[in-house]
Amino acid sequence: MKSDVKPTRARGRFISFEGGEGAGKSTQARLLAEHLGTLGYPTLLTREPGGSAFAEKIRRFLLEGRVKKYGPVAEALLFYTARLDHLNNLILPNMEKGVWVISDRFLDSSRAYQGAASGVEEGIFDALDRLVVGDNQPELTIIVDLPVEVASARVAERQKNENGEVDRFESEDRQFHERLRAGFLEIAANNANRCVIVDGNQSREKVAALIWQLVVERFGLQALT
Ligand code: T5A
Repeated sequence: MKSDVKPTRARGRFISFEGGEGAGKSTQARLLAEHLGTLGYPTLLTREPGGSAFAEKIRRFLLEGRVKKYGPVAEALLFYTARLDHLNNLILPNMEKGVWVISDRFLDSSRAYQGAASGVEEGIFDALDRLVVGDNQPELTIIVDLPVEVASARVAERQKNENGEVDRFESEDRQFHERLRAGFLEIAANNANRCVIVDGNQSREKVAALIWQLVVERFGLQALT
């Protein structure tokens, strides 16, 4: 990718990536963080669940499926417990130091996975968002959208190549993943100022170029002359 912009300000920014399993968000979050880093922006790439030490412990618990038997409300509460630690101990301190924080998943994943796909009612997320996230929502959320069958094929291919294990949510059925995708599209429609949908069904390079354009426009990065 061409380095065609230069840093214009010292304040840290907060960008999140969202989408279903295998949509390509981790790939794109990494590419964006690398691009910003090459241009001299101090950048932190982090993830949810996880990021901070305590949240990483909770991540293991959740992704091993050890909380599933207690139901989606219990899972939602643990995701938000991890989020509180992540926000207070990693995201906010870094933003205060002027670091751009790129998070691979954040609050919208709870509304999509535990809400739209698993049936926890919306009001619970409204309350948890007020309590845990407050005004600290990302300034830009990129939702990478991909048809479920394409995403499943990518995940299967990766598992074959890397001999990877299937985690708690990858093992859910097709209907779950369709509800999830619809959930993310609804979140985007309800939060049009913050969320942008990007078509993930194209090459990594094309998706990355689209996202870069969005970031340049959203944050007014100045083109080099
Ligand atoms: N969760 C999380 C909740 O239920 N509630 C919550 O509140 C939160 C925060 C996290 C799990 O936790 C759930 C959601 C998740 O199930 P995770 O291991 O972090 O688990 O898993 P994911 O975030 O889903 O990450 P994945 O790696 O499965 O999906 P990605 O990040 O969308 O996909 P990515 O980039 O790794 O790409 C998948 C494969 O496709 C290839 C990649 O190389 C990779 O092999 N690929 C492409 N192939 C072709 N064309 C492209 N454009 C490609 N882009 C990537």
